[in-house]
Amino acid sequence: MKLSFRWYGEDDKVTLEQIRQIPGMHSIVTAVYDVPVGEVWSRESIARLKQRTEAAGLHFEVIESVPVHEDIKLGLPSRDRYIENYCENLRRLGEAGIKCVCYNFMPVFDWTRTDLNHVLPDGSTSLVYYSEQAEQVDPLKTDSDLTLPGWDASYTREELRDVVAQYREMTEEDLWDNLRYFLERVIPVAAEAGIKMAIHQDDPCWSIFGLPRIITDEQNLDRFLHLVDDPHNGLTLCCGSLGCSPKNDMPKLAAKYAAMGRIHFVHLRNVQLLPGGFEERAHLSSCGGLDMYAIVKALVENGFDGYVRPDHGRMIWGETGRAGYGLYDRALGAAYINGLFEAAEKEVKR
Ligand code: DNO
Repeated sequence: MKLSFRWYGEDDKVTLEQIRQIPGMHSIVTAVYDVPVGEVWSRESIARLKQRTEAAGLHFEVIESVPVHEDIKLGLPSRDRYIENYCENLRRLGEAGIKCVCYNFMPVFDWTRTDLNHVLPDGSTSLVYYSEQAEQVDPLKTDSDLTLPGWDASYTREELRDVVAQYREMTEEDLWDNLRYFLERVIPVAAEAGIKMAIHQDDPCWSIFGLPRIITDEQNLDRFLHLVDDPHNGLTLCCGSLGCSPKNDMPKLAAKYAAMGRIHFVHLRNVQLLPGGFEERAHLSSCGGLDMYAIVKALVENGFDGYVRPDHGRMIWGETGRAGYGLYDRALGAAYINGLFEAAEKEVKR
């Protein structure tokens, strides 16, 4: 595996110099953030990221994310222009040496939590999702005061209401059709650019606010991989996203899709399921509900050799910053991940 770490560019409080001191660190996971969703990334911005990353002694090989414009997900006539822009981004990223691109196909809302600062018994804070709170939110009601922390601030309330209303007309099958349309055009370009596409699962992995969500479980992952049956059409296996539903057996899914050669990127994070939602916890198996060693062993036993990153960390030791993306707890996660892989690799060799 190639250990990696997400970095939000020059505005990130966490520096490349700090990241490179984490033992075993291989690649930076980043993106061009100065361009609106759907537009083409300038070669200069890509080159600057590459140069900064490599100057810090790290590899520039993974992008998270090249976001998919809503018109593509909605299947609007304007999608062809956005798909062409997407393909152009892949060509430019391939030229710059990028090997793996993470993206998602979630309508409007990316990952969603009801509280980003939930205090755990040890005084650390973490991200949580309590269904009762989420159910009180209706994005169609513009007069509601309730907002959730993950809401895209680039939308005005009115725009958000409109886009949500458009999705509410759509069925899951419509979203599948639009995903297929996108993949059929993008995957051949990715293959030519030497890029493995890695879809991120919906987080949480169920429909929220009455919007369709399809990248949620084994059956749908199988269907997804068959849409375009090419190794460049693969997964970011996100343990925290899939793992917040008890029906997803994470070691089994890790083994199955690694054996198929379709996992290109792994997000390792532990969650604790609760009757009414879930809480993100420290990475260690005993801190949450997932058996992290079993997941890593399943990957190693099945020949996984892609990128791995510690996913969301808690805020510990008084650190403040971007929710889920501080330095300290993710660095502890990275150290733990190194240990899990070393143990699994030695066991498999034996
Ligand atoms: C959350 C992340 C996601 C992920 C996107 C990929 O912290 O795991 O936001 O980057 O869904 O497109």
